[in-house]
Amino acid sequence: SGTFTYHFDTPVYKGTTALHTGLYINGEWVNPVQGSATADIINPANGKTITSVSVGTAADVDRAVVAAQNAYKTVWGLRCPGSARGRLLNKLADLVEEHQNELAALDALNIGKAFHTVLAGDIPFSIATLRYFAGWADKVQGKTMETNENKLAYTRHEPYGVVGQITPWNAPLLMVIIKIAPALATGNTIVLKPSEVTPLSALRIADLITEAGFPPGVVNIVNGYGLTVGAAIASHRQIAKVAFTGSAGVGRAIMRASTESNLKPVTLELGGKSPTIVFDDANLEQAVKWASMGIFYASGQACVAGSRIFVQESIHEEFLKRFTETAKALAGAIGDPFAQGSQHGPLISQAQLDRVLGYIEAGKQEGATLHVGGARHGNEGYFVQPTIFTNLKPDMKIVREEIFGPVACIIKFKTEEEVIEMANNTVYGLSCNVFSQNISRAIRVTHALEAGNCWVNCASTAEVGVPFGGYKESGIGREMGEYALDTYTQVKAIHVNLGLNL
Ligand code: TXE
Repeated sequence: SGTFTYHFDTPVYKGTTALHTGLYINGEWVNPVQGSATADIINPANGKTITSVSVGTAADVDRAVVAAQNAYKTVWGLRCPGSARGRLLNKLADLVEEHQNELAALDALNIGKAFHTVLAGDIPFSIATLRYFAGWADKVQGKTMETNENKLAYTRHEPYGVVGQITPWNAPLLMVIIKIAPALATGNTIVLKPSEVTPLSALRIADLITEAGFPPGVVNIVNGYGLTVGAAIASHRQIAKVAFTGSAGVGRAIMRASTESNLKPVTLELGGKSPTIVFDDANLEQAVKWASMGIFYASGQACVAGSRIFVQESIHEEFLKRFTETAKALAGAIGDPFAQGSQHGPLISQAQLDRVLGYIEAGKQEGATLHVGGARHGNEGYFVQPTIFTNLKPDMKIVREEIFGPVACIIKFKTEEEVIEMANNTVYGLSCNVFSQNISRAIRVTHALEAGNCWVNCASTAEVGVPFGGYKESGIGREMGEYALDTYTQVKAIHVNLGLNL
C-alpha cells in the first residue's frame, strides 16, 4: 500500500510527517481486497487535495474481523492480564506525547482547526485519556454476592470480544483515542473506521500502535465510506458491540443494522442543540467569554456547541453588545490554521459549507434578524463568519435543528420557569451551560434540564474522569470516566455449589 510524506513549513510549525495510506489490518498495511479505490483528502482551508488514501469495502471489514477475533482468542482479552494491557496503553500515551506536534499538525491540516488549539486541547486530552484508561486496565472487577452458605456467587466483567467503532471528523485523533482506550483497557479487540474525510491522524496512530507493541490484530483500522465500511461494521454478526459518534440519522441506521443482524449493543454519541442560559445575576464578562467559546469553538463543529443562548431580559441588551464584540473579534482572526494568531477556522467541507449557509438562509427566510455575520468569508476554503441571530421563535428551523456551524441564536427570557421549558423544548439532550452567581439557582436549574452534561459558570470543559453522553436523541451510553468501562464489558454471573444441599 502507499505512503504519504508531508513537509510542514509554516510560521507555527516546521516538521515532516510520513504515514501509510492503506488499510491497517492484523498489524500490517494492506490494499483493499477489491480493487484499489482511493478517496481524496481535502484541506478545508483552501479546498485543495492533500493526498489520497485507500478506502475499503465490506470484504476488508471481514478480514479485519478475522484478525481481531484471532488476536482476541490468542493474545488479548482474558489471555492478557490487565496490567500488561495498561502498560501498552501507557506506552502509546508516551508515543503520542513524543509525536504531539506532528499529530497536531496532521489534524490541523485535515480539519482546519488552529494548530495551537489542537496542540493545547485535543492532544493533551488524548494523552490523558490513554493514561486514565491504562490505569483502569487492571482494576476492572466483579463482585461477590451474598446468597447462602452453600453457594458462591460472583460476577466477572468480561470484554465483548471484537468491537466496532465509527468516528466522525470534527476531532479526528481525539475521537479515535476516546474510542480505543476504554475498549482496549477492558480487553476487547477493535475494528475501527475513521471518518473518510479525516483519516490522516488515525493512519499515523496505527503506526504508533505497532510501535507501542500491541500484538497484530488487536486494533484494525479500515478507512472507508459510511455506507460501505461503516454499514458493514454495524451489521457484522461477529462484531459483538458497536460504538458510534456522528449524526443522529446515522445513529438510527446503526441501531437498525444491529436490530437486523445480531442485536449487538450500541453506544451512540450524537448531536445536540444545547442551551446556554445566562441569568441577570451572572458574571457577565465570564458568561460572554464562555458562551462565545461554547458556540464558536471549532467554528461551531462541536457536538456540545451551545447554539441556543437564552439571556434574561434585563441584561439582554448588554450581553448582546458584548457578545457581538467577541464575534467581531473572531471574524478578524479568521485564517489558515498554521497562520500566526488564527482563531476561527473553516468548516470541514463544501457539503458542510452549503449546509450551514442553507441554515443561515432559512433563518432569514423565517424572519429571524441576522444581527452579525451570516456569510462565507473569502472564496478559498470553507470559512463562515461568526454569525448571530436574534428575534427568534421556537419553531424556526435554526432554533430546532443542529447547524454544526458558527451560528448563535440569542433568545430573550423572563423567568426561571420559562427558560427551563424553552431550553428543554428540543429532541436533543446533550449538554447545557448555566450562568448565575446564585449557586442554588444554578444547580436547581441544572437539575431541571434534560441533558447528560451540565456546566455551571463554564462551558464544554470535558474531563477524562467524568462521564460524557446524551439524554433523549443525543445518544445512548457514556464515554469517559469509570462509566465507559460498563459500555465495553458484559457481566457474567457465576453460581458455584459448595455443598450438596442447595
Ligand atoms: O456525519 P455522519 P456527516 C452531525 C452534524 C453534521 C451532520 C452531518 O450535525 O452537520 O452530523 O455530518 C459514518 N453506517 N455530526 O454527514 O454521516 C461516516 O463515514 C455506518 C455531529 O459528516 O454521521 C463517519 O465515519 N456509518 C457529530 C461517521 O459516520 C456511517 C460529528 C459520521 O458521519 C453511515 C459529526 C452508515 N450508514 C457530525 N453513514 C458529533 N456528535 O459530534 C455514515 N457513517
